[in-house]
Amino acid sequence: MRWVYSPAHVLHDPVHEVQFGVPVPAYEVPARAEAIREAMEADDSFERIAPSEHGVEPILRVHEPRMVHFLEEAWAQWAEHHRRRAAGPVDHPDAPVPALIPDSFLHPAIREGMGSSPEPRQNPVARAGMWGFETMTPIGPGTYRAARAAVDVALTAADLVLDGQPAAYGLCRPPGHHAPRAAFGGYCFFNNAAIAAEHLAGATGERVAILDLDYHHGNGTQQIFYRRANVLYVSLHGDPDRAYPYFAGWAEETGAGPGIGATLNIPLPEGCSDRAYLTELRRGLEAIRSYRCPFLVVSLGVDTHREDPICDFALTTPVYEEIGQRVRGLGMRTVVLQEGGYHLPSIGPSVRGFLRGVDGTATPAPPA
Ligand code: SP5
Ligand code: ZN
Repeated sequence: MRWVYSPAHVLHDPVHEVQFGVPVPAYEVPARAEAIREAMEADDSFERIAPSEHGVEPILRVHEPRMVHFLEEAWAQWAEHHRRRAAGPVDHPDAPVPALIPDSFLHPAIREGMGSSPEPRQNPVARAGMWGFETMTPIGPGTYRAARAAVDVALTAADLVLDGQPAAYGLCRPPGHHAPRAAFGGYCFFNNAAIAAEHLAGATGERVAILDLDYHHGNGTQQIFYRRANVLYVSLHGDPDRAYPYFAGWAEETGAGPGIGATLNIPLPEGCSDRAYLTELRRGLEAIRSYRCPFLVVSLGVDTHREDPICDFALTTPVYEEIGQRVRGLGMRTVVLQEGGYHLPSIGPSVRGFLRGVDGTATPAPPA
C-alpha cells in the first residue's frame, strides 16, 4: 500500500493544552506521527509518497472562509498583540510568546435573540474565542502550515485511490474530525476526512461513506454532512454521556433534511472489549454496505487502545488487524486518514496492523 507523509507536521508543536482549566503537557504532539512513520517504514509492504500541493480551494469547499483566514493570520496577529502588551507593565518585552488559547467563547446563549455578533477583528484572543470551541487546541507559529500540509496529505491519499489504487493511507497531523464547518477544536483545525470525502465526491459524482473509528465522536465530520444525502457518516465512539466532545454522537442523531438516514452513531460503554467492539462494528459495516457506494474514507483513531492515556476502551493491538480485514471485506476503494491515538508505544503497531488488514497483507494467525 502507498501512504502519504509530510514532515511539515512538526511545525505544529504544542507544549501545553488546557484541560479542566489546568495546563497539562500536550497529547497531540509530533512524536505521535513519528512513531507511526517508524512503524510504517519498518514494513516493506508500504511505500511512502510525498504529498502534492492542492491549494486552499478544497478547504474552502468545506470550511467557513473567515475561519480559514483567521487561522492563516492568527499567529502573526497574536505575536504582535503579545509584544505590545508585553511592552506595558505586565511582562518583560522579550518574554516568549505563548501559544494562543482562547479564554472566552462565543457561546450561542450570549447572543440569544440578538442576532449574530460582528466578527472581532483586532483582538486575536477574541477571534480565537469566536472560531475555537475549547481550550485543548493551541495555535503556535507553525500551526497553520502544518494544518495545510495535513490537508495535502489527505488529498494526495485520495488522489492515489482516484488513480486506481484500491487503498491508500494519509498520516494526517494535526487530525481533523472534530472541526465542523466553522470552528476548530479537539486538536483539529481543518477536517481532513471531510475535505477528502468532498474531493472524491466532486471528482467522480459518486457517493462516499465515512467510517470514523477514532475513540471520540467526529462531531465536525457529522456536522459538515448532517444534511447531505451523498455522504454517509458512521461512527463508533465513547458515549457522549461521559466522553468528549460531549455535545454530539448520540444514537438518536440520524441526519436532517435530505441527509435523514445518512448518519449512524454507535456510542459505546467504558471498557469496551475487542469482542464487543467487533460486534458493534458489524452494524456499522452493514450500514455502509447497504449505502452502496464505491468510496470509503476511514477516520482512523487508535485512541481506542487499552493503553491510551485519555480514553477508556480496552482494545488490544492485534484487534486492529482484524478490524482492517473486516473493512477490506467491504471491497470499497478506501482512503484511510489518521485521527487520534496518544499512547506512543502502541500507535505505530496498531495503525500498521489496521493497514495490513485493509491491504490483505495481514500476518496469518499462528498455527494452533
Ligand atoms: C483527534 C482526537 O482524538 N481529539 C481528541 C481531543 C480530546 N481532548 C481531550 C478531552 C478531555 C479528556 N479528558 C481526559 C481525562 C484524562 N484522564
Ligand atoms: Zn480521538
